Amino acid sequence: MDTSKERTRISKTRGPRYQHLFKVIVVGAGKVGKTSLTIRFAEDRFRESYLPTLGVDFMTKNLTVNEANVKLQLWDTGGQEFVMSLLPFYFSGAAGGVLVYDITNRNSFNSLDYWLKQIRQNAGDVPVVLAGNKVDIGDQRKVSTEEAQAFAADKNLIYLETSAKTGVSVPDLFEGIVKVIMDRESKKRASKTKKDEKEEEKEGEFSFWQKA
Ligand SMILES: Nc1nc2c(ncn2[C@@H]2O[C@H](COP(=O)(O)OP(=O)(O)O)[C@@H](O)[C@H]2O)c(=O)[nH]1
Ligand SMILES: [Mg+2]
Repeated sequence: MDTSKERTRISKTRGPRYQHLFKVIVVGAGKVGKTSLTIRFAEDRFRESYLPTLGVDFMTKNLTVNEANVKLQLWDTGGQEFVMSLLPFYFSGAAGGVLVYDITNRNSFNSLDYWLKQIRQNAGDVPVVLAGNKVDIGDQRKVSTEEAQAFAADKNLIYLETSAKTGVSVPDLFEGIVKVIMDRESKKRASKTKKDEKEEEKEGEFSFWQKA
């Protein structure tokens, strides 16, 4: 009985339908719209009433970026004390982060340094996209686009202004972070191959001299 063929067939039908699985954390002060942005992107809906996130919520969304199928796992954290003590666990292994503040709330902008530090400490030097959320109520704006852009440039982050309510720039936000993650991964892969080639060359040289 030839089971190898059968096994190939099964693995083909049951295997993952995506080439990349990325964990992305959604981070920022309370009430800035972390949960709303995640729900808008994953399920394309919006909820007006506020329900604080208890612990952490997971949402997954399949998308196609640069012709690759990507499964995006979004970790949306709440801000309670018991959650804060678990941040190292929630953030570890993240491939990237979506950092959110509310353009109508200056305190949420002032706390970005704190949240960025949390990301760097617990997830490392991963790509981060900054979202200035709630642009649909721009008449109540407390942080100018220029100020936010300057902050983002200084920290080497991409900056976008979004609305979970209207949906504006929400796909760009999540697709943007996936693109940056994929770019960085392919660059890493390229430099690794170069390094391997160099080492092989070196080994070649060494054996040549040994022989001589
Ligand atoms: N006008 C407006 N309200 C928003 C937007 N995003 C979230 N909200 C509201 O802001 C409140 C807090 O949102 P939520 O997603 O729970 O914030 P989180 O604590 O950061 O997860 C809720 O009442 C939302 O309906 C937005 O883009 N525009
Ligand atoms: Mg929430």
